[in-house]
Amino acid sequence: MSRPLGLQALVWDVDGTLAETERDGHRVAFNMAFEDCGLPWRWDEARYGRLLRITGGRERLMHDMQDRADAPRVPSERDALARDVHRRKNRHYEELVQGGRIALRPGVIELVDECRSAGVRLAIATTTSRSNVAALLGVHLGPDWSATFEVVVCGEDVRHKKPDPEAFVLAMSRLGVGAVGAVAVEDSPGGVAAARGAGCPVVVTRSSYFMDDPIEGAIAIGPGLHSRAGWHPALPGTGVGRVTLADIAHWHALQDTVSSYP
Ligand code: XBP
Ligand code: MG
Repeated sequence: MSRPLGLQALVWDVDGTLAETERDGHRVAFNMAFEDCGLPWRWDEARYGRLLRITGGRERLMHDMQDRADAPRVPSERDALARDVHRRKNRHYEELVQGGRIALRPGVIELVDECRSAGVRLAIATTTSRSNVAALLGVHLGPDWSATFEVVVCGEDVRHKKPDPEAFVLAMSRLGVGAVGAVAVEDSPGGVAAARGAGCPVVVTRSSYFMDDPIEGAIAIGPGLHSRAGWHPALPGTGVGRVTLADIAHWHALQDTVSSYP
């Protein structure tokens, strides 16, 4: 298959986009880390959903500690505790992923494979730690996963996490592709703001925690790559089957019609 005109690269978010990692992955792993540290704190699904507005696991924990009377008062102690919990959380997360608890979202692998055969380049722009990305993609794509994604920008690589555009700016510059030649695939309002801030058109695959959030400025929003039905704007044809590279290229070609969808 030849490369669709104008579309040179796909830049993927990880959490919520490549996989539903948050509820059964990061949240569960945080609770295990709280337990390891003898802390009585537990994040239920609803509380974690609210906390997801803070990007970055350690930053999320620091934010949550502001409301806890039993969190350390001294800033350096609070910071050290957050680092310790977060390190432990990432180890638990890795184990959960390696135990097969987190699947890739349907339609992801098929689109990645299509990009590879069509010469559309692949990158990652995420605020997650590198160890989490390596664990997830190692399990699902094998030890050579980094041969598939030629650029991988993670939380450690940026000074400012999403919604700041830095991760996308860095990914685009490492790819050597102008932002308008790429499409970002995202699931959250913060991720969309980050990609748009870098000038990159965005396709949104709704994830469970951001199902109903208003999202502005995407070139397309829909339920996931598994289905051609239910997208705004609607795809031409029957709506049967999964979202293909030709569908992404179709939205990319229409990118001047950027809109907001409820
Ligand atoms: C992902 C995040 C991350 C993950 C946890 O946001 O905010 O913090 O929740 O990973 P996005 P870490 O999908 O917008 O990149 O604990 O490694 O931060
Ligand atoms: Mg995300």
